[in-house]
Amino acid sequence: MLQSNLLLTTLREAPSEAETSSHQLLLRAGYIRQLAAGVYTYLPLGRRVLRKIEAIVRDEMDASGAQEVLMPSMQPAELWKESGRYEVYGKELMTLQDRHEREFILGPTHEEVVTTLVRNEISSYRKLPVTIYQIQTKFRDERRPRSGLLRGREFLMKDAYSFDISSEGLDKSYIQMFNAYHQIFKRCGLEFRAVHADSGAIGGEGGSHEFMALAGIGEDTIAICSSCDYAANLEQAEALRPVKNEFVMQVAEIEKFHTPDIRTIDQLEQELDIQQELIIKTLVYEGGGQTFAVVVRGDHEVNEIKVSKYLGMTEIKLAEYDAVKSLAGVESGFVGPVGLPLTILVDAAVAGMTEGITGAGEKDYHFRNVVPARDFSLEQVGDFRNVAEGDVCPHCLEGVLHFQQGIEVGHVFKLGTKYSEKLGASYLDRSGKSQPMIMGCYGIGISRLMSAIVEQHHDEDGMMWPKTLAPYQVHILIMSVKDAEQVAVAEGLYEQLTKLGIETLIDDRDERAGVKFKDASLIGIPLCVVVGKQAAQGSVEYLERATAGKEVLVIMEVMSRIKEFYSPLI
Ligand code: 9G3
Repeated sequence: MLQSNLLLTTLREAPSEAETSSHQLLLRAGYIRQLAAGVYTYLPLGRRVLRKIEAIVRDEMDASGAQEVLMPSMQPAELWKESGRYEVYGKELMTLQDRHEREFILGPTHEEVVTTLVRNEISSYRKLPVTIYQIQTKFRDERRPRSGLLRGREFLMKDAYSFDISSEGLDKSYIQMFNAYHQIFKRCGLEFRAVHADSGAIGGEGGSHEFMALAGIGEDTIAICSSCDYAANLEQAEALRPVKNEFVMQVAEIEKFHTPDIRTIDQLEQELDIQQELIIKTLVYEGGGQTFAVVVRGDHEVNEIKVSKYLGMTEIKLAEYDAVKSLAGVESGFVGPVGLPLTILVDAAVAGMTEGITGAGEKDYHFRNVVPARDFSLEQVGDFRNVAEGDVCPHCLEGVLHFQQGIEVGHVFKLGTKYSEKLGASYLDRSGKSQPMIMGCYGIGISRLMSAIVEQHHDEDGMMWPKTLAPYQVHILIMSVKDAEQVAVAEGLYEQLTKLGIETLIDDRDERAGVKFKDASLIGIPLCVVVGKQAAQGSVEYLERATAGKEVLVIMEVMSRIKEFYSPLI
């Protein structure tokens, strides 16, 4: 391809709203252009990368036995009313009306559509199990689209759905998909972790795993064990119950002490020189029409997902200041569990304490020598906190947990019969009895994955595509297009490479060398061949973008180096 023909404009600067590196680089290198907030055009270079990612996904999906389909984006709103999800997602659902004023939803995902499809196509156990997938545009009206392709409102997703007749069958489908995901992300050159994840609102029985691309800008926090392969989303990571020291020496009676204007943990720690581990923090929440308190150690944080799952609520939130005052009789900074007229959920780490400091339920006063069970009820004890860095690994009990940020690029779920029951996808079993199909669903954010790969593969000069994904495999730079010798050598090389099936881009523009080098570093094609003055003596410069190694080689040598570099792929 001649770069003088390529629809490509590189920018020296990224627009100010682009904060993450991938967003800046994809814009500056002319891979994408924004049409509207969270809505992007893929220019030729961007489209070529996206197609390579799709090809890897298709290859592994097909290899896993899944069958590709293509479902519509336009979904009748009735389907979402039937499944009960129409209200759940509110404004995030993109809706439209057809000419007969019938309401449609632009698909954010396809559980309803695929379950209806399979309900009509399959009725006998003989036709199961089956897994189908698609690579298709999804629409989600994010409140705050940001970071380019990482959080868009129209994006490319591979979504797959498995249908089985037993939970053992689902486990098999799940593991098959799980392994395919490992292959896909490895072939994309991505550094990732599969983490135990909360099954969240989609709520299947058997939980789920998220595939996290490790990146500093990742919005998710994952807890990773220093010695075993345990990794979990912070929402899900399990906090170990502390060993309660049975030999509790007799603790003095509870004692109230004056703490004028000392409301926060930090103030207690600073002004009274009290360690956070000795403080018992009480927070008042509202959820499911009830008000309750959660009690955690001063150095821990409440994990609201764990609390709401324990209570069987979809969400909980901190009670407003006035509500706390009227219910607890004191402002939140002095609330404590002793004598609190509310149900209290006590985190296991607190239940394991021999004594602690708590709010006294009275303005400007705290209690010391507060003993769990003696001074407040331990009826409801559980894991209600976020794990903390340094916690012992709940899986191997040897390693310790440390945190990393991640970008969720894939998510696999065991759905069970949640949709098949609601939408009537059932089959006749061996004895002719109607049974609901057992489902799993499996997503990869294709366009988000492209950005995550840039986050992991770039330097200050630009992108550095893994050899499996680069828009072109070799970038030939002609230093002076007025020098017939250089042009001839470049074209000769181009012909030889093209004959070998190696995708090659020639920078044949009438531009200064500096501009060509800057653009080549920005675009990030893995190999670069510079045809300059030494062309007359039959030699050129060979550069690898990732290592910035530069060698002067004769044409023959360059050809063999390129073949060697791409050998397993061509
Ligand atoms: C919606 C909107 C946003 C959503 C959903 C529905 C996330 C929704 C979860 C999933 C689960 C799986 C199949 C592929 C893998 C992920 N955001 N989810 O269901 F209406 Cl607006 O999408 N779906």
